[in-house]
Amino acid sequence: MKIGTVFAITTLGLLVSVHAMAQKTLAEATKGKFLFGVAVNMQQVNGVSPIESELIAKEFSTIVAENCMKPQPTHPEENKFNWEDADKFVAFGEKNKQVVTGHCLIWHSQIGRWMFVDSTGKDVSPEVLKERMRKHIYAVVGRYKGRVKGWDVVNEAFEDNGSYRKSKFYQILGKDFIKYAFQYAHEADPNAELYYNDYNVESPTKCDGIVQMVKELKAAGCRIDAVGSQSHMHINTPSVAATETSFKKLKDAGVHILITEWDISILPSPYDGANISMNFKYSKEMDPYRDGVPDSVQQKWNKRVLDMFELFLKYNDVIDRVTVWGLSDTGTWLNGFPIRGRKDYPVLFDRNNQRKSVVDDMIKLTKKY
Ligand code: 9MR
Repeated sequence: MKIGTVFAITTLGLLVSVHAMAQKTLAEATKGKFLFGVAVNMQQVNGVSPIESELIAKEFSTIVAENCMKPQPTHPEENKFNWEDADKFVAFGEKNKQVVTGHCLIWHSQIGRWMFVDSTGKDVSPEVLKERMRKHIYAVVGRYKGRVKGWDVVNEAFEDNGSYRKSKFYQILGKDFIKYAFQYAHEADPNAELYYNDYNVESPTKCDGIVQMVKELKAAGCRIDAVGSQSHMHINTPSVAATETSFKKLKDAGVHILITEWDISILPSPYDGANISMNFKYSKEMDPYRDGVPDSVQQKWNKRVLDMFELFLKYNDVIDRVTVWGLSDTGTWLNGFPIRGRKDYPVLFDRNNQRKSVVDDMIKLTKKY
């Protein structure tokens, strides 16, 4: 064989393998380490943009509903359930052979006010609220028994300072509402995994509060498989060190970790958190990338994604799933939060549904772990 031929074959081999690597999906690259998922909306389930539905099916091994399984949509009135969207969502995941996660059973937000009041508008008694919670959880978990791998049983019960959020659930039942929710979910589907889910878990005081709650739940004999760290991040915060500390604390508490709602906002932020009632006034300075992201900022964002992803990989013995909160920059909730009408770039596919270049670098990183 001539040297030229050898060179051609080697180059071709190299090109083929580079191409194959570029084609690999994050779900494939993370297989055996953790599930890699995305939050989906109903347009995607309904195939309004077939490209998006196909990307979701191809690139991810697990899905979660961005909205349709929450208390308000599934249970808008005491004696009324709406299953249409949730049914379609679960069937969509099954069709794509994806692991389906349930989000979320008990949350102070996106829940009908009926849950907490009687016919005169007064707060119900603890017994009545417990019974309403039980019926809600039994209905939702029972309906998808055996089809949903695990549930975010309670969402966002803590303030960032580690105290309990003074939600209606807390006001009426005290912190025991969390224990009841886990008990009811376990009764409704004994095989389902059960999770506690929150944002800013990297805040040391909040993380300590969650760890204490996990210990109390375990002492009370409740099943709790994992804590979901939502991971709504910013280009500068939280630090990798603070994030790692939170992972260590959770690991020591004997629970697994899920990265449940990962995104990294590229925009300046007046607020670090995901409390959706926060809202700030629009200004051009707070929306600097309407015409595109400058290269230096894009590089900084890419590095941030890789630093965090590497941390997730480092803890893959306890991190069971990494889910990105939304497929593309077009549909991200961050275009409307905490300031309406901005243009953010926080997830892994761009506004043309193209995979961002950072994904190839993430795939390369998986080989190290
Ligand atoms: O992304 C969701 C957005 O479409 C909804 O309008 C919003 C309403 O509550 O909820 C968003 O998802 C939230 C998730 O359910 C819980 N953690 C914070 C998420 C972002 O607000």
